[in-house]
Amino acid sequence: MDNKQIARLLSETADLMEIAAEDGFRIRSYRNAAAAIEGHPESLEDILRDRERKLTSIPGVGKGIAAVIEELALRGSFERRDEMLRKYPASVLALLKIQGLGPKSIALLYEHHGVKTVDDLETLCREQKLRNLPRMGAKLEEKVLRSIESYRKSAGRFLLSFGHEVAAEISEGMRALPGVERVEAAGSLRRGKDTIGDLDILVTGDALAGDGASAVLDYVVKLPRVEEVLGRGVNKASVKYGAEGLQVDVRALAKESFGAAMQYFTGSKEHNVTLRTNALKLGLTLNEYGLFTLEGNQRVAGATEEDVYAKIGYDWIPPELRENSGELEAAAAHRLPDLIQADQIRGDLHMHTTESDGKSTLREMAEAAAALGYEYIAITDHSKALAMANGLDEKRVSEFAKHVRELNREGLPLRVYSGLECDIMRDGEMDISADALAELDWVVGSVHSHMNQDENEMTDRLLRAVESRSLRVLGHPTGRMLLHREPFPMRFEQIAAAAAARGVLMEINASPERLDLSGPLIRSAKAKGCRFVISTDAHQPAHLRNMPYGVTMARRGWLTASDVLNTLPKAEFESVVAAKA
Ligand code: DGT
Ligand code: CA
Ligand code: CA
Ligand code: ZN
Repeated sequence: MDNKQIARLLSETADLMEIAAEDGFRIRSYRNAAAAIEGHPESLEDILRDRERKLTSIPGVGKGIAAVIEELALRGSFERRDEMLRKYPASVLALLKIQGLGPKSIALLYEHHGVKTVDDLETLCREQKLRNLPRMGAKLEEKVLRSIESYRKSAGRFLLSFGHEVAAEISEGMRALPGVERVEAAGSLRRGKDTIGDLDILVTGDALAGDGASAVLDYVVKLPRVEEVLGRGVNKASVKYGAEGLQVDVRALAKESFGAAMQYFTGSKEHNVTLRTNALKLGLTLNEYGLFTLEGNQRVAGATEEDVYAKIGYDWIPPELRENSGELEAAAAHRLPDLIQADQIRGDLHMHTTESDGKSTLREMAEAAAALGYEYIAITDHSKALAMANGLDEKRVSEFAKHVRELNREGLPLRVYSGLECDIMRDGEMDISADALAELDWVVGSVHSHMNQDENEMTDRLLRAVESRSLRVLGHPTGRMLLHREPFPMRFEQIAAAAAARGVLMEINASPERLDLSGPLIRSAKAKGCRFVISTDAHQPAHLRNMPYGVTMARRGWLTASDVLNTLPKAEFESVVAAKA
């Protein structure tokens, strides 16, 4: 069992305990342990096997949790989890993904109305029976039905980060096989879509033409985490991989076709359709094996993507842009933007520490950021409205600002800005007084409460916040949680225009569960004149490495380095901070 699986079982058990209304302290200890284990760099099973070492040496893992992990390693479950599963079927966990229903309502629905699954819940709503229950109503019924619809849409999709993990896990061993030269992910993963439906992997090498592919495909279908072989042909295998059941399609190809196959299987489908239509106009036909003349079937290109695009009259197009939304026209006119790259990022401007709900201290975060090569960071812990996260009040804000000034004087591995992720209250007011905010270097304003406001309320709320002049950045602007919570209803373009006018930056939150903003919204905000920062919202050092996911969104939004403020060198960034709004 790997760390991820252990973490998942712990947090599922915490979910069930929450439905069972168990003691909050114990629930939190499971959640904290899950987060610590997920971010732990070393395999817990390795530590277990080593008699010299103890699991309790991992921060966040006490004796109780250590015993749980030992039991998990032995028999794949643990007593507490079994006990919870005797109370509730595992299918109720899916109900937590439906917006509008908390753990208490789920317990009530299960115990008194036999609601075990999302289907049961839908039936209850359609029969208009939910509205008759205490503290529920017709409005909630509607909301739950809408939420079920978006749950179904996202069911069977996976986070981009998860796709990358599986791709890395599978590719590593394949690359070591004899005769294999290249193993590359294509499809939505390569385009950097925020969620993926399945994983498309292409492999090539001298030995793979003809039946040379069979050793590679044998390797794939026999991987230890393959749950089911869905299909197996001469040069293609499809499997369901891991407990999560992600479908992985692997295709083996001859080198002369590799570029054409990468182009074809990267998609998007709409991009490919337009490209192929335009090839036809030149008397060329394009498929996954190559680009050929219609007359005489002569191969014109195929080994590289560059060549395929060039022979149809286009510059090579970065995969993130291949959505048939203007990229082909730009490539034909040699006007593709010089997209931002991950190594151009010089600082991270949204992160949490033990001051609020982060796992590590300021110094630990600063050292981890310096190790990534950053020149500056902002520490942005939560404000007091998030009491659960031990958010800062005015007094602590002002002490914190002072403390950070001192630390910078004493010496830190990089420039640290004192910041805050300040709650935007339901009416658009900031949670912290303007005077206290003015002591800080860097204020991110975010919505964390009253997320069920309607479009008008949410738009007014965000406009008011943007116009308050108290914040530098609008944090995770749409509030979406991928596969879990839809963006807030709001008139985004209006808010983007106001942000541009006031010089408030739009955050691109790189946390893989958020990826907020998405590519299309970034593009529309840029069209309104916005500038951006890309930040990880890290709650522990390992999260700082999520930055490339945010950069991927920025690329999908057609951004160049000059659109993104945290590409600025230290001195220039310093003068931006000094020039207060
Ligand atoms: P996903 O898996 O839903 O996240 O999205 P994709 O884009 O990875 O879609 P997938 O896995 O069905 O197919 C991979 C690529 O293969 C797709 O982006 C374009 C190409 N492709 C698949 N089917 C067709 C097709 O019928 N026509 C064309 N032109 N291309 C296709
Ligand atoms: Ca795919
Ligand atoms: Ca596929
Ligand atoms: Zn936040």
